Amino acid sequence: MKSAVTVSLVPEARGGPFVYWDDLAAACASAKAHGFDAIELFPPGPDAVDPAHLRALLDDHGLALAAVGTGAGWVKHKLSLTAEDATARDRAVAFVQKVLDFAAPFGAPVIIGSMQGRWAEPVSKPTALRYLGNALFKLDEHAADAEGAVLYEPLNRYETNLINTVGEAAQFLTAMQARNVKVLADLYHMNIEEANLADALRAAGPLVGHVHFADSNRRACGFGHTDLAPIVAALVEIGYAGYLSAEVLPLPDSDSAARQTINSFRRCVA
Ligand code: LER
Ligand code: MN
Repeated sequence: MKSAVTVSLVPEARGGPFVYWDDLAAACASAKAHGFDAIELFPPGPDAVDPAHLRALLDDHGLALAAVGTGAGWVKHKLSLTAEDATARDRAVAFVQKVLDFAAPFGAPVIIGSMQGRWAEPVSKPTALRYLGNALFKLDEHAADAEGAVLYEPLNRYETNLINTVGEAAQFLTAMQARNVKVLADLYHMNIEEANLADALRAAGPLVGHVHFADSNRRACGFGHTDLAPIVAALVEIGYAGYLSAEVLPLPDSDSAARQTINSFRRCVA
């Protein structure tokens, strides 16, 4: 397993669960200093970061790009893959496809989190799930063409009413026979929704594509009450070799959250 830490460049997401904010170069320098393997990036859009600049920063610091978030599509542009209007859904898919084109050359998957939206009348839950499936199908195809990958993230009940657990997400992706879409297991959302986090990860097995490494209170692992040992044991058991990526609040400050994260990572991933 590899370590990663989040960097947000989205002013509208201020207050959100990201370790580093605004300054990509400073974030890379700090991530490197703490010994992380990678950064996970939340850009304002597909054209916000110059790929050559990012490549140079990553190379200079010996970092990889773990994943790229698409939440700006929602927080900046109110784009949703399950919008009532077909044209709006198409715009949302196109936005994610462009982020995927940005991320793929770095070997980084794109994350579908808040862009999945939520169902509300007049769109019924089954209809919204059909829209979500259609969107993920298109993104799966696009990922095949662009040699990229997609992560679908079930969110807790306060953030979506579509799919809340890792098991439901795995079932959904299996039913649509997705080839390039895997589940993002966010330990914070899981702490709210799962009966047992380790069991949920074991059941999803090879469909687990990425992990958001967060404690029960969405602070750095070790600053809450989640018991990491059985979770990491389950990940080892399923042969998970991806990232534990800290999508956590920068509390008490970015540097402390990064230090606590890497210490927890080293302690539990022997
Ligand atoms: C949102 O709560 C979240 O966990 C993000 O990873 C989704 O974009
Ligand atoms: Mn997350």
